[in-house]
Order: sequence, then structure tokens, then C-alpha cells
Amino acid sequence: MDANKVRDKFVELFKAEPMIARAPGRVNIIGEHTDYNDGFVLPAAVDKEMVFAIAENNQGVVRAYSIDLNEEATFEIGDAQPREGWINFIIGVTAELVKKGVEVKGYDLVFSSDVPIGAGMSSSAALECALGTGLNTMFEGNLSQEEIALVGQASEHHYVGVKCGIMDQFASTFGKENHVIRLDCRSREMELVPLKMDGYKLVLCDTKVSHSLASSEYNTRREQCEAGVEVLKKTYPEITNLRDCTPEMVKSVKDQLEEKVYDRCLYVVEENDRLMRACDCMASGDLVGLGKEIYGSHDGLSKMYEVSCPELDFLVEQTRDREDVLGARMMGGGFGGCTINLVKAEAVDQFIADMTAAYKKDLNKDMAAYVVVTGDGARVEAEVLSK
Ligand code: GAF
Repeated sequence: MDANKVRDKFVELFKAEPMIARAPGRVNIIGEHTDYNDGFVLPAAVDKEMVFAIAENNQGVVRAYSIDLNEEATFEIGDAQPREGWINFIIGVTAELVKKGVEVKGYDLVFSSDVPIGAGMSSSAALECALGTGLNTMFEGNLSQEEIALVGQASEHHYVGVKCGIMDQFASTFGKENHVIRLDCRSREMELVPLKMDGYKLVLCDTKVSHSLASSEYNTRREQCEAGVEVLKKTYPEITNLRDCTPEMVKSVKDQLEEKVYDRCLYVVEENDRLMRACDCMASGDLVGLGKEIYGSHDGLSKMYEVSCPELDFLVEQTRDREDVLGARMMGGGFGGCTINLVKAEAVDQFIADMTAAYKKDLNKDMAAYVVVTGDGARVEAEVLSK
């Protein structure tokens, strides 16, 4: 995203030259709701970003302005109480950085974004990672990029109220153009895998809906997985998380688990297996095989994990008989947002036109579509920070 309009607005409002910090949204090829179960994920940073212009004011206050909403808000550095609206994200990141020992003495900021909001592309992680990276540099916090990503996650937990995993913040921080990140969410080891989609493109179909269930149901899923682990541990004391289980282990304790808890646990362990197979498919260029795993992921998310919604299911069903689509599934936390589709490159325009028309005709709703372009992770202007 062009940072000039953000910089110019900052100069107009605050009469000073700012530092520019930016961080991207993300997509995820496969591995959904596995991160908080210590499993694996396969996200990539995209070219859509959150851009911040920031400068110290040394007055113990934060004066913030959102270009996209044409709204301003302020708070005192010592006042870390959560609030309604976008300023809550800024308060959260600031407070979590202070907890980590970063001496934030007050700053002015202007920001803007081209990451679609509510599309499941992690605009909130983009905000957290851009701001965290900028403030850490400005106030000489010496936090590593990994610590900044964890600051973003902590602010989701404590300020937004979503007990999210680490996928979004790690993708936004460590993404690299033309690569996906194979992230082990237990050890936090990352492997950058070249994204080779020979003759195919990743296309997002945005339902443009965001159901209110998203955060409460997200936290419930996490609790159900944890409840399942407690039961599994009685038979398998060596495990600490679903990451350590096979589908057979989960099936062997079926009669001890509540029905929903069983479905949630089995989905997670199967999704980890699907991700492993998907990585093998990508390594050998087997996009047909990758597509099958992607459809398998959607079926599990919709029927066993129950985080899909009619709009997402509709968009996936529309693709099943198309020869130009190899795989489709809901992406991210669920209850709205986007589907991710593996589409033949030469058919992308037709695909988008058909999907848009079907969504309008059958559901009377407007769909948006984005052809995925990968990008780099969080950085301050002209300087890509490394781990
Ligand atoms: C949301 C969360 F923020 C992630 O941590 C992850 O759990 C994802 O939902 C589901 O895979 O984006």
C-alpha cells in the first residue's frame, strides 16, 4: 500500500515527520484451528497491509487518527483500560508492550489499511504487528520480532477477548513474498516454503458477512479441545495436547467424550494430518492432491468443527463440479469472511464472474473477490526487520 497518504495526513495533523511502519494481512492454505492446539499451519502474508505513521510526542498521551474511518481518539499511556472501537487495539498493543518493558512515552499516529475488514484476512493482526514493530523501533524496545508477534496475540487475549493462537501474528510478522510459512505452533519453528502454483492461482471469495458468533464460538472451540485433552490424558498420560494424538487415539476414547468434544478433537487431529499431506503435495507439485486436502479441510470445519456458515458453505458447494477449481474451503476463524479457492489461472475471471452471479441469484448477496498476491512481513520504512 502507498504510504504517502498516511505520511501526508500525519504531517498535516501533527506538523512533524513520522516513522512509517507496516504489516500485512494473511491467507492460510490449510491448517485451521490447529494453532491453539499446538499443531501446524500454512499461512502466507499478502500484499494488503496496515500502514502506520508514528512519531513520539513525549506527553504521556496517544493521539490517534484513522484515515479510513475519519475518526480520532486519544488515551493516556497509564490508562490501559479496554474500550469500545478501534482504539481498543491501539491501547492493547501499547499496554502489552509496556508490560514487556518497552518505555512508551507517548506518541501520535495516523493509520490506514487496504486489508478488507471482517474478511478473515487478519486485519487485526496486521494492525497489532505494524504498530508493535513501529513502537518497538521508535522507543528502542529491543524486543525480537517473535516477541512483538506474541505482544499482538496477548492484546487479542486481554483486550479483544479472543483466545487466538499465534498463526495470524506470525504470518503478519514473518511472511515473505512468494512463500508460505510452515509453522510448528508448539516449537514456533518456521520453514519458508516457496509457493509454486503452476498454472493455478489462489482466489478469495468474500462472503461479506461476519456473524456475531465468531469470538464467543471461537473461545468455546478452544475450551472443547482442552476438555478433550483432559479426557485423553487419562488413557494417554504422555500427551500434552491434541498435537500428540492420532485419529485412532481420539476414536479409542469416543465413549468417554461428549459428542461435540469428540467431533472437535477428531477434526483437529485429522486437520494436522491433512496439512502434512498437503505439504507433500506442494513439494511434489501435486495440485490435484492439494485441492483434495483443501476440500477435506472444509468438510471437517463445516460438519465436525461447526465454524462455517450458510454463505461459506454455499460458495464452496458452487465449486465442487467445476473443472477449473481444484479445491475450496472456508479460511480463518469462520462464521463469515472468505473462502480460499485453488483456481486455474486462465479461468480466474470466469470463476469470479460465475461465483458473484450465483451468490447474488441464490442468496441475494454481493460477493467480493481477491486474487491472492503474497507479500513481505512487518517492517519499518525501508528496513525489513529479521527475527
Ligand atoms: C483466527 C485466529 F486468530 C487464529 O489464531 C487461528 O486460530 C484461526 O482463527 C483459525 O485457524 O484467525
